[in-house]
Formats: sequence, C-alpha cells, structure tokens
Amino acid sequence: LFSAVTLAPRDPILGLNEQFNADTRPTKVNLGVGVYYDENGKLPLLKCVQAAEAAMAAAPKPRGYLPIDGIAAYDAAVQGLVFGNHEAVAAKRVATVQAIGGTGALKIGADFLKHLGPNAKVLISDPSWENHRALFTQAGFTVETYPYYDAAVGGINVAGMLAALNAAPAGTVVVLHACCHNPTGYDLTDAQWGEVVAVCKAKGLVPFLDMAYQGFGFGIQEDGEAVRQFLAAGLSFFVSTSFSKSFSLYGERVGALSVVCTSAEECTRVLSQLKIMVRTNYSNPPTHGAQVVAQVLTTPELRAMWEGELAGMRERIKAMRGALVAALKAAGVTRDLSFVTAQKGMFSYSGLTAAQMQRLRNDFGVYGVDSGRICVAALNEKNLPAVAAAMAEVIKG
Ligand code: PLP
Ligand code: TYF
Repeated sequence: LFSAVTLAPRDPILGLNEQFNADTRPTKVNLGVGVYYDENGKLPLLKCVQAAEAAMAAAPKPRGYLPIDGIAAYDAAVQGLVFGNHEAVAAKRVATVQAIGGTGALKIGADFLKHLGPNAKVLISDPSWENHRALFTQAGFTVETYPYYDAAVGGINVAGMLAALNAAPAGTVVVLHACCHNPTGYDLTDAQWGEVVAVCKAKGLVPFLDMAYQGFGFGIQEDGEAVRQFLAAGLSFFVSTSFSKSFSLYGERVGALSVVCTSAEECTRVLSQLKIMVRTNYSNPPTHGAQVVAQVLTTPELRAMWEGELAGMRERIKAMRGALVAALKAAGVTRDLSFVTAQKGMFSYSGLTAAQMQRLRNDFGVYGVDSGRICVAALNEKNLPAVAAAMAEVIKG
C-alpha cells in the first residue's frame, strides 16, 4: 500500500527545532522558530492567562460540544479586537468563526474560497511564511507570488507588488500580512496600504489578511491600520487571527476567521458555508483556549493586564533590536544595520546568506533560518553577547 509513498521534506522552520534539540552544545541559541521567549529565555505564561484559568478552575463547567462557529463571546471579542467599533460589526455583516489557531483559520478560509472560485489563483508575498504556499496548494489552489522584499533596496518593492496585483485577474486571492511581516519584518506604510487597497478594489481581487502578530508592531490599535483601510474602502475580505503569540498560547491553538460581507443577509449565507467547512474538517472547535482568551478580552482588569503584558513583549523585542545593533557595531561590523531597528515584529531579515546562516549554526550553535531570518524575540541579555559575537565573525568572514 505504501511502497510508492515518498519521504516528504521536513518543514524548513520546525525541522530546525529538531536539529536544535539534538545539539548538545550548552551555549546553543534557538533563533529559528517564531516564538517569544522572556528575558530569562523562558516561554512566558501570561499573568492574565493564569488569572483567567484560576477563575475558570474556581467555577468549573462541563465540556459539551461547542457551537460549530465556537464560543459566541469569543467571536464577538475577536471582532472588537480586529474591527474595533466599525459599523460593519454592528450591521452584522462580519462572519467570525473560532478556529484552530491562525493556521486553522487560513485553512477554513482556503477551503471556502476553493468552493467559491475553484479556478482562482492565490498570490502570496515573495517571500512569505512558507506554510501559506503549502496550505493553499493543499486546498487545491495554484499559488504564485507578488514581489515584496527587495534585497537591493533593503525593503519592500512596492512598485513591483502593485504591478503584480494590477496584472492579476479578478477573483485572485491575495494573501497579505496585516502587520509584522513574516519573515522580513518590513510592513507597508499607511499610504502604501492605501495603494494596495485601491488596486484590490479596482481589480476585484479577494484580500485575505493574515493577522498573526497584532500588538507586536506598534500596538493593538495601530496594527489594525490595514484592516481599517479595507473596511473604509467597503471591500469584502478575509481576516485570519492568531492568538498563539499575543497570548503566548501556542499549544492551545486559538484563532479565528472573519469574513467581511456587504450585508447581514449575505453574511448569514457566508457563515452557513464556513460552518460546513468546520463541520467537515473537525466538527467543532475546542473549548479551553478560546474560553481563556474570551475571559481576558471581556473582563476589564484582565484585559488591561493583557495589554500591559503584550506591550511588555513588544517593548522587550524593540530593546533587543537596539542592543543587537549596538553589540554588532561594538564588535566591528561597519555595514549599515539600521534595518534591524526599522523592522517590526518577532523577526529580522538579517541579510546574511544561507552559507553564513549555516556557519552560524555549525560553528557557533546559533540557529536561524537559511533565508537569513532570525527571531529577535528569542534574544535576551544573556544570550545576546554570544549571538552578536558569532554574527560579527560570520559577517566579517
Ligand atoms: N500566519 C503567520 C504569518 C505566522 O507567522 C503564523 C505563525 O505560526 C501563523 C499564521 C500561524 O499561527 P498559529 O500558530 O496560530 O496557527
Ligand atoms: O514562522 C514561524 O517561525 C512561526 C512558527 O510550519 C511556525 O510562524 C513555523 C512553521 C510552521 C508553523 C509555525
């Protein structure tokens, strides 16, 4: 039965974890996978999460099946976070379903889109989170890219991106990183978002905003600018939400898919189809993580606690970016490093070549992705000197 089954390649990022775990050097540092570690190098368990769980444990509830679209209070809280108090929410023209992480939200959206337009193409940024390609391909789409990162200018090739979108046929699904682009850390400016929105509108493209890092750029509100612009343009679009990073709830798999429609009536029909996608994949979502997030988002004291803890993560990452630049300069690196502090979110595209990244790994036990991406959210005051020294060695050759 399985004699013709080929061996699939490892996930380029998760595969690195296995290699890291097998490394016996005590000085090894994992800057591969996109996970936030605190100043002690530990995965945080947020205080707001602990408080919500304590409250839940004090009033334990039975675990029946959830509705297919998840916990109603959770879906409403997600809408508030992503769409603010926009008229679209009050008008009941946003369909939101709880999903199994941001990945699950993308897949529910992809499956629905495949039914909607079986011949549509999907465009993702070049480069993008590798799972975007894999997931939309698995859902049956042909996946192509639009230009995004330009090594020559050390930033975004906006003209190239707009030209590619302009040339795409109506109905093309365009996957966009709402904030904190993975892997490059470069986001469009507000004005550039305006241009992207205008092309999507003029050409009848289907925007799919992936929001996996809300709050890691400038702030919860600030990071919603792209969503606000698509709302203001009156477009129908998709938003996938992940709370893996912003609540440090990676393993609970908490996310949501929202689809902005043109009317409440249309929204009812769309929601009914999203529920079929959920039902035929896993029937209904799990309880615990979404209950925690709903409790935090809807309890004022817990919400304030979360916003403070999220700001703490964001500020610590910024401090590490600054410290990395300072340490590299002190170690004699003369090239312009301003991009490290200009980039946002958990990653930095370091500009190092695959060979340099491999040397970092092999000679110094510093693990990053071959694309040159390092997770700056895993830096701390203890590991930073060694990382900077290793990077300086490798950069200077
Ligand atoms: N989208 C992007 C851009 C990501 O970086 C991630 C990271 O894991 C995800 C989606 C998936 O999030 P989740 O772990 O919640 O499935
Ligand atoms: O890009 C990252 O590192 C995170 C985590 O298949 C991740 O988004 C990486 C690969 C993958 C799933 C999650």
